[in-house]
Amino acid sequence: MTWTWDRILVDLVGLGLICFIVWFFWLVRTKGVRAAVTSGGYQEQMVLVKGGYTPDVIVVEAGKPVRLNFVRQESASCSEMVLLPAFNKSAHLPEGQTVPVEFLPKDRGEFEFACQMGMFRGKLIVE
Ligand SMILES: [Cu+2]
Repeated sequence: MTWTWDRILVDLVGLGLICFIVWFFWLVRTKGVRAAVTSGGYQEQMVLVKGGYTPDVIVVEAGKPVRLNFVRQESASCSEMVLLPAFNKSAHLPEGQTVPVEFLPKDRGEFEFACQMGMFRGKLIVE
């Protein structure tokens, strides 16, 4: 293989792009999605359940009620339950239905939610 300047340039641009994508998605994943406050005063977030939770990091404020609307779009039994042990909540998620899970986060911190086997995991960041 012969190296020419335009080939090296293409490689560098490609490498830069990969670095940017990794950095971008890493940053988005770390920051998470902030739940929107709806008219009822709830901090609401839709969570898609399909091969995992999307989004899997949700940011909320302490002291305000939260409503997570889980929508399961798969039939794998793995995800039929979602557990939020920190808030003593769990819910059965029938396929294709929107299941609201409501709770009041009192303390700041990071709290996990997961399927009953702990294979799918998500995180709630309370600020
Ligand atoms: Cu599971």
